Amino acid sequence: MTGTADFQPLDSGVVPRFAGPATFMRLPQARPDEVDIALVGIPFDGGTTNRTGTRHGPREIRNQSSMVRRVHHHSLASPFDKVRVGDCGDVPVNPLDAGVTLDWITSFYRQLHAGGARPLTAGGDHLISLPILRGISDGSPLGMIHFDAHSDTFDEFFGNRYNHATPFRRAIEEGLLDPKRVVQIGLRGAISGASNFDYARDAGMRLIFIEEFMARGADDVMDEARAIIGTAPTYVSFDIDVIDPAHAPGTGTPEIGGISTFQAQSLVRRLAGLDIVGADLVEVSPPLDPTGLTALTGATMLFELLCVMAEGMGRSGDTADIGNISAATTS
Ligand SMILES: [Mn+2]
Repeated sequence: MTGTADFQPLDSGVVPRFAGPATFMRLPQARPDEVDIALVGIPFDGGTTNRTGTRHGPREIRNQSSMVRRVHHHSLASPFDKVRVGDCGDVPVNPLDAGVTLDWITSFYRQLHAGGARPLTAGGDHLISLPILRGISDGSPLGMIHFDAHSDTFDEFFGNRYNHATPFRRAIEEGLLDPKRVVQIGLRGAISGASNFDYARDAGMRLIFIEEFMARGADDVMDEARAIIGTAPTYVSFDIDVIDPAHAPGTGTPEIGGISTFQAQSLVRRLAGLDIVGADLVEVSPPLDPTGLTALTGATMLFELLCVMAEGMGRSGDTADIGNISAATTS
């Protein structure tokens, strides 16, 4: 059994950040059965209803993630010392066939889950969350904390039931999510009808619109979200469009009046201690992101998600002997 020392980012004092292979966070490439948390890309945007481009997300997030360093500046903990993390590559996709691709994604995650790894995925559009949830399901519905400008609980679009506006309605129908343990945070934007949120509300989901979030703040909102989620297994889905397009413009369906990047970090940090069985970061669209800022934001939020997933997954007696890290004294 290999330890965490074998799964560290490249040392930037040896290989500069602009050199070497563009893996997630400059980690080694790995098979899912070699790691505790598997970083996976899904370069697929066949569920996009308007402006495409998120198929290019994983590659550009890998590029921008070269700026991710080893230790979280606030907690002083390093996820790479707690768990084995590697870049497990991209899921095979067929850009011309969404149905086949959903099945391939499900198969990939079923195998990953059977091997014991927890997935942390970079999309891709938000439809990918559905086959991920299918793949990691043990038969009991999961809870979910969902950061997004949109509820993604439409029934259909253009007569199609599988697109990035519908994944969580399908997930509830399929018994993959327990709607009473789903919290959506950051909702906003004009809607096509006053009844758009009826399904989510009637199903028992907790919808926190941007006005409520701004009035209450991250800590208060997350106190409530944590109480709803409890200690049972939970998935986390982070759509980059929850962040204001002033900070993350490179996404297909931007909505002004969103949260700042600091508020996004504050929210995700308050996930620590939950039983997070998987997470994703979706909807980064590099063709709409000429400065790379959105991909950098996505890469940094992936690191924040990794930190809270690793929290509580520590491998006792198997800490990496690298650096002078004071993580043990911090929470
Ligand atoms: Mn979404």
